[in-house]
Amino acid sequence: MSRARRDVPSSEDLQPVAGGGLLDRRLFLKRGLVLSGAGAMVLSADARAGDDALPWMRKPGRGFSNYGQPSEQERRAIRWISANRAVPGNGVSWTPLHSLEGIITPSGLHFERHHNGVPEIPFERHQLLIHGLVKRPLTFSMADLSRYPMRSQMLFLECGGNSNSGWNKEPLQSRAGYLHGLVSCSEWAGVPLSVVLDEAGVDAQAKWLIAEGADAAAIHISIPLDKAMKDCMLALYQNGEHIRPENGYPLRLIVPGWEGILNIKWLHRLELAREPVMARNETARYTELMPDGRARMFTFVMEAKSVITSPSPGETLPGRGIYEVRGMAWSGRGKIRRVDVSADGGATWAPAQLQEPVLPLSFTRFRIPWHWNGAPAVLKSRAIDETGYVQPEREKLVAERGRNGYFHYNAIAAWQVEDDGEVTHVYR
Ligand SMILES: Nc1nc2c(c(=O)[nH]1)N[C@H]1C(S)=C(S)[C@@H](COP(=O)(O)O)O[C@H]1N2
Ligand SMILES: [Mo]
Repeated sequence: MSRARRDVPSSEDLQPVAGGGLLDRRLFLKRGLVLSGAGAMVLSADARAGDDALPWMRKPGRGFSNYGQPSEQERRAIRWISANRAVPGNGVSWTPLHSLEGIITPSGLHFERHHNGVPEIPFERHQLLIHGLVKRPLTFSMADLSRYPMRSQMLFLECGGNSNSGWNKEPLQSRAGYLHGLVSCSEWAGVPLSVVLDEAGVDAQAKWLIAEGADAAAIHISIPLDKAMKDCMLALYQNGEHIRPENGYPLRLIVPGWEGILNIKWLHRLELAREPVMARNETARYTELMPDGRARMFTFVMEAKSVITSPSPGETLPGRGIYEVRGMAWSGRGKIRRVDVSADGGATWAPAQLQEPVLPLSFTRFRIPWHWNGAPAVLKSRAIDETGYVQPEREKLVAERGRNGYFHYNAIAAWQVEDDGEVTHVYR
């Protein structure tokens, strides 16, 4: 005789593994666990019989479409735009991390950072020039490039200025994605950069690669040649389709794990050089004044970070009970090894479940069950990567970097859950 298992969490299941009611990360992996407390209603068979009266089951639905769109009802999951009115096309739009699940960012919700708008570039007219310290300067049409062997890789892309409101004296009240969403994760596909650089024949004196975009800002930037040869990509595709115009159509450079600015969009020129070009975005910007009065520059790597996306600011929990705390973590140095979660403001921690696949230089989803007893709580997450690097508390980051910080803010974020269920952003 088969019988559906209906295990309500036992008192043993609800045994906290850390303060504030964090539960064993494997709790939800138990089969047949019933969480009616989480809001589900158990109906009798009779109560379901009225289903055939549902209006959308009584006539054929809408027809086919050439390109699908999200449900009309999900129009709230949007990029939030902050445009700089003084400079046309300059600004950012954030990925709504708090509205998303899994590790892939839908292409239409990939964050944007443009210095001078999105150029409209005809695929047939776009060319990539490779010149400077090379044996054979080369130009490629996009059709030429498309014939080279390709590969694809899941990679996060993060602006060096992401999360920078964290440097503010007071915590900014906004949604998680609008605080931390200048980061997205896509499957990028294209041609390994080393393949075309080898074809051009790099001169032994070359140490830097200068990349330039074909937008009105003609953004250009210097990349150490070692990195260019190691794992960079000339990307033509994003999440299976040609790159979206706002993310660099028809060609962008992908520099895995390093600052967003290096990932030149609308890429049309690569120059091999002895020295960096000392462009505005590696001198006046993306450099930081340190407490000892010196400025650091060429801080390429995006260090480990994590964000709890649910529960997160702007939400109100409907009541005490069991919740899954969810979020993502990523590191520019490789794989995420562990994510710890705290429900008591960092006094005690418990390891979250890392969802497979755990890929290097990609988003990693983490989850942990939490029994909220209705008392005020402070949720935090702390990422640890495969090099052993530990995401710092805000106090530590500010002490190390001083008060002039603007870029590379990766401190632990704290979300306070009030006794009425409201979630706010706090510094703790
Ligand atoms: N040509 C060009 N490339 C560019 C930029 C730009 O304005 N023009 N912005 C850079 C910055 S600062 C970042 S963070 C990333 C943003 O990429 P996305 O808009 O696809 O998210 O692109 C980089 N590449
Ligand atoms: Mo950026």
